[in-house]
Amino acid sequence: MAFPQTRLRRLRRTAGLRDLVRETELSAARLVLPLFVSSSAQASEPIPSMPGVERLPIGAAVGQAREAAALGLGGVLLFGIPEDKDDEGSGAWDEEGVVQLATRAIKEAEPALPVITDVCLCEYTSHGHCGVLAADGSVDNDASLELLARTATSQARAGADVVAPSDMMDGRVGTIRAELDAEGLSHVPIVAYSAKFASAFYGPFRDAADSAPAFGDRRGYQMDPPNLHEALREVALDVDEGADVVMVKPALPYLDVIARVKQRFELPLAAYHVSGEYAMLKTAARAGVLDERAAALEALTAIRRAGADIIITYYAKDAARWLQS
Ligand code: PB1
Repeated sequence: MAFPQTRLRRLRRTAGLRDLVRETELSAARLVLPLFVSSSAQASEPIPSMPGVERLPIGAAVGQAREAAALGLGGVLLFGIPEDKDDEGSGAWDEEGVVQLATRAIKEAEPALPVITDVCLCEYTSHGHCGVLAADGSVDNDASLELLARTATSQARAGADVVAPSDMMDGRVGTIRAELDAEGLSHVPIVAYSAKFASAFYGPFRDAADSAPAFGDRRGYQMDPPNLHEALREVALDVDEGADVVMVKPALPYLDVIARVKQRFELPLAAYHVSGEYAMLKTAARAGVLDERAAALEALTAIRRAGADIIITYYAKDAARWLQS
Protein backbone atom coordinates (compact mmCIF):
# COMPACT_ATOMS: atom_id res chain seq x y z
CA MET A 1 0.00 0.00 0.00
CA ALA A 2 1.26 3.47 -0.77
CA PHE A 3 0.53 6.84 0.76
CA PRO A 4 -1.78 7.75 2.45
CA GLN A 5 -2.36 4.24 3.93
CA THR A 6 1.39 3.87 4.40
CA ARG A 7 3.00 6.65 6.42
CA LEU A 8 6.54 5.78 7.60
CA ARG A 9 6.52 8.89 9.79
CA ARG A 10 4.01 7.13 12.11
CA LEU A 11 6.91 5.22 13.70
CA ARG A 12 9.07 8.34 13.98
CA ARG A 13 6.49 10.40 15.86
CA THR A 14 7.89 9.88 19.37
CA ALA A 15 11.22 8.92 20.91
CA GLY A 16 9.57 5.84 22.37
CA LEU A 17 8.38 4.63 18.98
CA ARG A 18 11.76 5.36 17.41
CA ASP A 19 13.44 3.38 20.20
CA LEU A 20 10.99 0.49 19.65
CA VAL A 21 11.83 0.00 15.99
CA ARG A 22 15.54 0.96 16.01
CA GLU A 23 17.42 -1.52 13.84
CA THR A 24 21.03 -1.06 14.98
CA GLU A 25 22.13 -1.00 18.60
CA LEU A 26 25.46 0.37 19.83
CA SER A 27 26.63 -0.76 23.26
CA ALA A 28 29.71 -0.31 25.42
CA ALA A 29 30.34 -4.06 25.36
CA ARG A 30 31.01 -3.84 21.60
CA LEU A 31 33.66 -1.19 22.00
CA VAL A 32 37.40 -1.78 22.54
CA LEU A 33 39.68 0.99 23.79
CA PRO A 34 43.20 1.24 22.31
CA LEU A 35 45.88 2.22 24.86
CA PHE A 36 49.43 3.44 24.18
CA VAL A 37 51.69 2.12 26.92
CA SER A 38 55.10 3.78 27.20
CA SER A 39 58.11 2.34 28.99
CA SER A 40 59.72 5.76 29.41
CA ALA A 41 56.80 8.02 30.26
CA GLN A 42 56.95 9.16 33.90
CA ALA A 43 53.47 10.63 33.61
CA SER A 44 50.69 10.49 31.03
CA GLU A 45 51.73 12.45 27.93
CA PRO A 46 49.01 14.05 25.80
CA ILE A 47 49.21 13.32 22.07
CA PRO A 48 48.58 16.65 20.31
CA SER A 49 47.05 15.11 17.18
CA MET A 50 44.69 12.94 19.28
CA PRO A 51 43.00 15.11 21.92
CA GLY A 52 42.05 13.00 24.95
CA VAL A 53 44.50 10.21 24.09
CA GLU A 54 47.81 9.88 25.96
CA ARG A 55 51.00 7.89 26.07
CA LEU A 56 50.62 6.09 29.38
CA PRO A 57 53.07 4.77 31.96
CA ILE A 58 52.00 1.29 33.06
CA GLY A 59 50.29 2.54 36.21
CA ALA A 60 48.16 4.95 34.22
CA ALA A 61 47.34 2.22 31.71
CA VAL A 62 45.99 0.16 34.61
CA GLY A 63 43.90 3.14 35.60
CA GLN A 64 42.49 3.41 32.07
CA ALA A 65 41.72 -0.31 32.15
CA ARG A 66 39.85 0.12 35.42
CA GLU A 67 37.79 2.90 33.82
CA ALA A 68 37.15 0.70 30.79
CA ALA A 69 35.95 -2.14 33.01
CA ALA A 70 33.73 0.18 35.03
CA LEU A 71 32.17 1.50 31.82
CA GLY A 72 31.48 -2.03 30.61
CA LEU A 73 33.76 -1.81 27.56
CA GLY A 74 34.47 -4.98 25.62
CA GLY A 75 38.20 -4.77 26.24
CA VAL A 76 41.41 -2.83 25.78
CA LEU A 77 43.94 -3.11 22.94
CA LEU A 78 47.56 -2.48 23.93
CA PHE A 79 50.21 -0.80 21.79
CA GLY A 80 53.73 -0.61 23.19
CA ILE A 81 56.10 2.34 23.03
CA PRO A 82 59.49 0.90 24.03
CA GLU A 83 62.49 2.91 25.21
CA ASP A 84 64.86 1.28 22.72
CA LYS A 85 64.39 0.05 19.17
CA ASP A 86 66.55 -2.13 16.93
CA ASP A 87 66.52 -3.45 13.38
CA GLU A 88 64.54 -6.60 14.17
CA GLY A 89 62.24 -5.10 16.80
CA SER A 90 63.37 -7.43 19.59
CA GLY A 91 61.53 -5.36 22.20
CA ALA A 92 58.31 -6.80 20.80
CA TRP A 93 58.93 -10.24 22.28
CA ASP A 94 60.83 -9.18 25.43
CA GLU A 95 59.26 -11.05 28.36
CA GLU A 96 59.79 -7.81 30.34
CA GLY A 97 58.68 -5.62 27.46
CA VAL A 98 56.26 -2.74 28.00
CA VAL A 99 53.25 -4.60 26.60
CA GLN A 100 54.09 -7.75 28.53
CA LEU A 101 54.45 -5.80 31.78
CA ALA A 102 51.28 -3.79 31.14
CA THR A 103 49.33 -6.94 30.34
CA ARG A 104 50.33 -8.57 33.63
CA ALA A 105 49.47 -5.43 35.59
CA ILE A 106 46.07 -4.98 33.93
CA LYS A 107 45.12 -8.65 34.29
CA GLU A 108 45.99 -8.46 37.98
CA ALA A 109 43.88 -5.33 38.44
CA GLU A 110 40.97 -6.26 36.18
CA PRO A 111 41.05 -10.04 35.61
CA ALA A 112 37.71 -10.09 33.78
CA LEU A 113 38.54 -7.33 31.29
CA PRO A 114 39.70 -8.79 27.94
CA VAL A 115 43.22 -7.60 27.11
CA ILE A 116 44.06 -7.70 23.42
CA THR A 117 47.65 -7.14 22.40
CA ASP A 118 48.72 -5.74 19.03
CA VAL A 119 51.24 -8.01 17.34
CA CYS A 120 53.52 -6.05 15.07
CA LEU A 121 57.13 -4.95 14.88
CA CYS A 122 56.69 -1.35 13.69
CA GLU A 123 56.65 0.19 17.18
CA TYR A 124 59.87 -1.72 18.01
CA THR A 125 61.98 -1.50 14.85
CA SER A 126 64.48 1.32 14.27
CA HIS A 127 63.24 1.62 10.67
CA GLY A 128 59.56 1.64 11.62
CA HIS A 129 58.42 -1.09 9.26
CA CYS A 130 56.06 -3.86 10.39
CA GLY A 131 58.60 -6.57 9.62
CA VAL A 132 62.34 -7.08 9.30
CA LEU A 133 64.15 -5.82 6.23
CA ALA A 134 65.74 -7.82 3.46
CA ALA A 135 69.10 -6.80 2.01
CA ASP A 136 67.35 -4.76 -0.69
CA GLY A 137 65.44 -2.73 1.91
CA SER A 138 62.08 -4.42 1.31
CA VAL A 139 60.18 -5.98 4.20
CA ASP A 140 61.13 -9.68 4.31
CA ASN A 141 57.79 -11.44 4.70
CA ASP A 142 58.94 -14.93 5.65
CA ALA A 143 61.77 -13.80 7.93
CA SER A 144 59.24 -11.70 9.86
CA LEU A 145 56.83 -14.55 10.52
CA GLU A 146 58.86 -16.25 13.26
CA LEU A 147 59.43 -12.95 15.03
CA LEU A 148 55.73 -12.13 14.94
CA ALA A 149 54.89 -15.58 16.29
CA ARG A 150 57.49 -15.12 19.04
CA THR A 151 55.90 -11.77 19.89
CA ALA A 152 52.39 -13.21 20.06
CA THR A 153 53.57 -16.07 22.25
CA SER A 154 55.36 -13.76 24.69
CA GLN A 155 52.25 -11.61 24.95
CA ALA A 156 50.04 -14.64 25.53
CA ARG A 157 52.41 -15.91 28.20
CA ALA A 158 52.13 -12.50 29.88
CA GLY A 159 48.39 -13.06 30.12
CA ALA A 160 46.94 -11.49 26.98
CA ASP A 161 43.45 -12.84 26.40
CA VAL A 162 43.72 -12.25 22.65
CA VAL A 163 46.56 -11.51 20.22
CA ALA A 164 45.95 -9.26 17.20
CA PRO A 165 48.48 -9.33 14.35
CA SER A 166 48.40 -5.99 12.50
CA ASP A 167 51.51 -6.45 10.36
CA MET A 168 49.88 -7.68 7.11
CA MET A 169 52.60 -10.24 6.33
CA ASP A 170 51.32 -13.18 4.25
CA GLY A 171 50.92 -16.34 6.34
CA ARG A 172 51.30 -14.73 9.75
CA VAL A 173 47.96 -15.97 11.14
CA GLY A 174 48.79 -19.61 10.43
CA THR A 175 52.31 -19.19 11.78
CA ILE A 176 51.11 -17.54 14.98
CA ARG A 177 48.38 -20.16 15.45
CA ALA A 178 50.88 -22.99 15.06
CA GLU A 179 53.34 -21.42 17.50
CA LEU A 180 50.66 -20.68 20.11
CA ASP A 181 49.40 -24.27 19.87
CA ALA A 182 52.91 -25.70 20.05
CA GLU A 183 53.55 -23.63 23.19
CA GLY A 184 50.45 -24.87 24.99
CA LEU A 185 48.54 -21.66 24.25
CA SER A 186 45.82 -23.12 22.04
CA HIS A 187 43.23 -21.36 24.20
CA VAL A 188 44.38 -17.92 22.99
CA PRO A 189 42.30 -16.55 20.10
CA ILE A 190 43.63 -14.48 17.21
CA VAL A 191 41.98 -11.25 16.05
CA ALA A 192 43.47 -10.85 12.60
CA TYR A 193 43.76 -7.44 11.00
CA SER A 194 42.74 -9.16 7.77
CA ALA A 195 41.75 -6.34 5.44
CA LYS A 196 44.07 -3.59 6.55
CA PHE A 197 44.54 -0.85 3.99
CA ALA A 198 47.53 1.40 3.34
CA SER A 199 45.48 4.28 4.59
CA ALA A 200 46.10 8.02 4.88
CA PHE A 201 44.16 7.88 8.15
CA TYR A 202 46.97 6.47 10.34
CA GLY A 203 48.99 9.66 10.78
CA PRO A 204 48.05 10.52 14.36
CA PHE A 205 48.76 6.94 15.48
CA ARG A 206 52.24 7.13 14.02
CA ASP A 207 52.79 10.35 15.94
CA ALA A 208 51.57 8.67 19.12
CA ALA A 209 53.58 5.48 18.71
CA ASP A 210 56.55 7.07 16.96
CA SER A 211 56.12 4.31 14.40
CA ALA A 212 56.20 6.00 11.01
CA PRO A 213 58.42 4.15 8.53
CA ALA A 214 61.86 5.80 8.37
CA PHE A 215 61.77 5.39 4.59
CA GLY A 216 59.28 4.27 1.99
CA ASP A 217 55.77 3.35 3.01
CA ARG A 218 53.59 0.37 3.88
CA ARG A 219 52.09 -0.11 0.41
CA GLY A 220 54.25 -3.16 -0.17
CA TYR A 221 52.34 -5.05 2.53
CA GLN A 222 49.19 -3.16 3.53
CA MET A 223 46.33 -3.36 1.04
CA ASP A 224 45.66 -0.95 -1.79
CA PRO A 225 42.56 1.08 -0.80
CA PRO A 226 40.63 0.58 -4.08
CA ASN A 227 40.62 -3.23 -3.76
CA LEU A 228 37.43 -4.79 -2.36
CA HIS A 229 37.78 -8.26 -3.92
CA GLU A 230 41.34 -8.57 -2.71
CA ALA A 231 40.06 -7.74 0.79
CA LEU A 232 37.67 -10.69 0.62
CA ARG A 233 40.58 -12.91 -0.43
CA GLU A 234 42.65 -11.63 2.51
CA VAL A 235 39.83 -12.46 4.94
CA ALA A 236 39.31 -15.92 3.40
CA LEU A 237 43.01 -16.72 3.82
CA ASP A 238 43.03 -15.60 7.48
CA VAL A 239 39.94 -17.71 8.13
CA ASP A 240 41.68 -20.71 6.56
CA GLU A 241 44.79 -20.04 8.64
CA GLY A 242 42.81 -20.09 11.88
CA ALA A 243 41.73 -16.56 12.71
CA ASP A 244 39.02 -16.44 15.38
CA VAL A 245 37.97 -12.87 14.57
CA VAL A 246 38.69 -10.93 11.38
CA MET A 247 38.99 -7.17 11.00
CA VAL A 248 38.59 -4.39 8.48
CA LYS A 249 40.72 -1.30 9.02
CA PRO A 250 40.13 1.66 8.75
CA ALA A 251 36.35 1.69 9.29
CA LEU A 252 34.34 4.62 7.94
CA PRO A 253 36.09 4.85 4.55
CA TYR A 254 35.58 1.06 4.20
CA LEU A 255 31.94 0.45 5.19
CA ASP A 256 31.38 -1.39 1.92
CA VAL A 257 34.20 -3.79 2.78
CA ILE A 258 32.77 -4.32 6.28
CA ALA A 259 29.36 -5.11 4.83
CA ARG A 260 30.68 -7.55 2.22
CA VAL A 261 32.90 -9.36 4.73
CA LYS A 262 29.98 -9.73 7.16
CA GLN A 263 27.73 -11.05 4.40
CA ARG A 264 30.26 -13.67 3.29
CA PHE A 265 31.94 -14.93 6.48
CA GLU A 266 30.50 -16.35 9.69
CA LEU A 267 33.29 -15.22 12.06
CA PRO A 268 32.94 -12.28 14.41
CA LEU A 269 34.02 -9.12 12.57
CA ALA A 270 35.92 -6.20 14.09
CA ALA A 271 36.40 -2.77 12.55
CA TYR A 272 39.05 -0.30 13.64
CA HIS A 273 37.93 3.33 13.84
CA VAL A 274 41.46 4.62 13.42
CA SER A 275 43.37 7.60 14.73
CA GLY A 276 42.71 9.80 11.70
CA GLU A 277 38.98 9.14 11.88
CA TYR A 278 39.06 10.05 15.57
CA ALA A 279 41.19 13.15 15.02
CA MET A 280 38.87 14.41 12.26
CA LEU A 281 35.86 14.32 14.57
CA LYS A 282 37.78 15.85 17.48
CA THR A 283 39.14 18.66 15.30
CA ALA A 284 35.75 19.43 13.76
CA ALA A 285 34.13 19.45 17.20
CA ARG A 286 36.80 21.78 18.59
CA ALA A 287 36.31 24.04 15.58
CA GLY A 288 32.62 24.16 16.46
CA VAL A 289 31.46 22.75 13.13
CA LEU A 290 30.12 19.44 14.47
CA ASP A 291 28.21 18.25 17.55
CA GLU A 292 30.85 15.79 18.79
CA ARG A 293 28.54 13.44 20.65
CA ALA A 294 26.00 13.21 17.81
CA ALA A 295 28.62 12.87 15.09
CA ALA A 296 30.74 10.31 16.93
CA LEU A 297 27.75 8.12 17.87
CA GLU A 298 26.44 8.39 14.29
CA ALA A 299 29.83 7.28 12.94
CA LEU A 300 30.08 4.35 15.34
CA THR A 301 26.48 3.33 14.62
CA ALA A 302 27.26 3.35 10.89
CA ILE A 303 30.17 0.96 11.48
CA ARG A 304 27.87 -1.34 13.47
CA ARG A 305 25.12 -1.07 10.82
CA ALA A 306 27.60 -2.04 8.12
CA GLY A 307 28.15 -5.29 10.03
CA ALA A 308 30.94 -4.83 12.59
CA ASP A 309 30.38 -6.84 15.77
CA ILE A 310 33.31 -5.16 17.54
CA ILE A 311 34.53 -1.59 17.11
CA ILE A 312 38.02 -0.59 18.16
CA THR A 313 37.81 3.13 18.79
CA TYR A 314 39.52 5.89 20.75
CA TYR A 315 35.98 7.12 21.45
CA ALA A 316 35.15 3.97 23.45
CA LYS A 317 34.96 5.60 26.90
CA ASP A 318 33.19 8.73 25.67
CA ALA A 319 30.69 6.65 23.71
CA ALA A 320 30.01 4.40 26.70
CA ARG A 321 29.26 7.45 28.85
CA TRP A 322 27.07 9.01 26.15
CA LEU A 323 25.16 5.76 25.75
CA GLN A 324 24.48 5.66 29.50
CA SER A 325 22.99 9.15 29.62
O1 PB1 B 1 44.66 4.21 14.96
C1 PB1 B 1 45.42 3.92 14.02
O2 PB1 B 1 45.74 4.74 13.14
C2 PB1 B 1 45.93 2.51 13.96
C3 PB1 B 1 47.20 2.38 13.15
C4 PB1 B 1 47.63 0.94 12.98
C5 PB1 B 1 47.73 0.24 14.31
N1 PB1 B 1 47.48 -1.16 14.17
C6 PB1 B 1 48.85 0.80 12.12
C7 PB1 B 1 49.23 2.15 11.56
C8 PB1 B 1 50.39 2.09 10.60
O3 PB1 B 1 50.29 1.45 9.55
O4 PB1 B 1 51.37 2.70 10.93
C9 PB1 B 1 50.04 0.17 12.84
C10 PB1 B 1 50.56 -0.98 12.04
N2 PB1 B 1 51.17 -2.00 12.83
